[in-house]
Amino acid sequence: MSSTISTPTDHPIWDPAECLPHDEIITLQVQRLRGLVERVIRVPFYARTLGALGSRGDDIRSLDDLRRLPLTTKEDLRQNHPLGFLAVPRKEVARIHGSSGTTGKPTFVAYTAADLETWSGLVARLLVAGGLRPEHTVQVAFGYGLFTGGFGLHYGIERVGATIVPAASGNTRRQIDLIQDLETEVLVCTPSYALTIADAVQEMGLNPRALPLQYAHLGGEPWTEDMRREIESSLGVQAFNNYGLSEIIGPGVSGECHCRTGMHLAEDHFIVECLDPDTLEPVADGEPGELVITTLTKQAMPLIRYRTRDIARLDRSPCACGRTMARMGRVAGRSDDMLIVRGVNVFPSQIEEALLHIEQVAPHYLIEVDRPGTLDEVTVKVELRPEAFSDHMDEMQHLRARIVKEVQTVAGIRTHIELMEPQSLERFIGKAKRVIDRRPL
Ligand code: DLL
Repeated sequence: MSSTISTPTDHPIWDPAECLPHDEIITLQVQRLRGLVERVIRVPFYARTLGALGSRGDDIRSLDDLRRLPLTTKEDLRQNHPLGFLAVPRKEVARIHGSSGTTGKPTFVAYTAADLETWSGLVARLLVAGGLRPEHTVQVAFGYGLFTGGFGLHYGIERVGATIVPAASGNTRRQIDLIQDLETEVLVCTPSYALTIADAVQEMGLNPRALPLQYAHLGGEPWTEDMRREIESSLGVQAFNNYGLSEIIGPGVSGECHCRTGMHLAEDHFIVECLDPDTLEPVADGEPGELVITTLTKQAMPLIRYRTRDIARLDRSPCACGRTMARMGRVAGRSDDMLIVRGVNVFPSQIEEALLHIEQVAPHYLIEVDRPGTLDEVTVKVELRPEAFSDHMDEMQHLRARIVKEVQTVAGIRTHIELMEPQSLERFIGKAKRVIDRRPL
């Protein structure tokens, strides 16, 4: 690990930049922002939008100037499909990935060789922050392909110098065989795939404590603290959250350190604003808002003020790990995944939180939204743990009433709860799909 620095607590830090004093981060951000505005002039979209504002880059003096710059949306990327946002000649593109396309047609994202180097360094940061060491064996159970998860994590692990098992997602029993045969200590996948693997471990009658696994680095979709506890106990690991999105770079935007009190953002590479999604005014630190990200160092496809649609909180308080980079809290959900049920805003993650407060409930559920007449109806199919499922109708009625009440308390909506037999709901190998909204648009 050539570039790590040691801390007194024996929690190494991959890149000294992670501990830059705050004022130096700001100075670096302003300087890089100026360079960015100069570079993106080659992108017709920015030539137009920045031209209309009369901004050329040399007029950027402080971070306040960022607020004058245009926002970029997923729709802007779509309108410039496939590679209209390229800021370098096409021959300089080293790789192309695509967003998972959960909310429509995939959008392509391009990387130069320098971008790939930056990317692997950013992923190495979060992996080391979450316990990865060169002597570990790491199984990557993310899809390899256009999705940024597989290759993104792969090259970060390689950069740290650990042993990679590029298992890719799927074939869950084989994943477990690999973990046992190759003595995998670190699992890398989505939280829902970690659960699927945990389920299979149980089905195979294996003791999770006897598995070599120690850590799991999970990301790519929203999950809750209760889900973390579930994964940790069912796989015998310490689980770390990491966040990113293809448009910005992929995984590597932020990740948890050993304190696990939020994900440190790579602020030397990204400026992250937290805005009220309606007024687009900044929210106070600690308040939920939409993350809007500016890429400071990306070469092939830099973006200015990209609206992620992800709702999270920023925390700028000091962290015991020594990193100075601000942290983001868990993503509550995407503003476009937020359900509006009879006028109440609900994130699926709030329903998950309520469900997992109840010990009889397994971490598998499906939310169905309908509008049979004029009013919205929400049904939540909830799988029970094997020991909780019973033929005693009154017991089941009582449990159902408890779940209805808990969901109402946490998420603020009244739902119809359907109790499901163990193993009856779909399991996922990538990102989970837990909402079916059948309401007419
Ligand atoms: O999911 C990149 C990634 C891969 C991140 C692997 C971490 C690990 P996309 O497919 O473009 O990229 O999806 C990005 O997924 O805008 C969030 O809504 C969601 N997301 C990603 N990580 C988290 C997380 C990758 N840790 C979209 N918590 C983002 C909550 C997450 N949501």
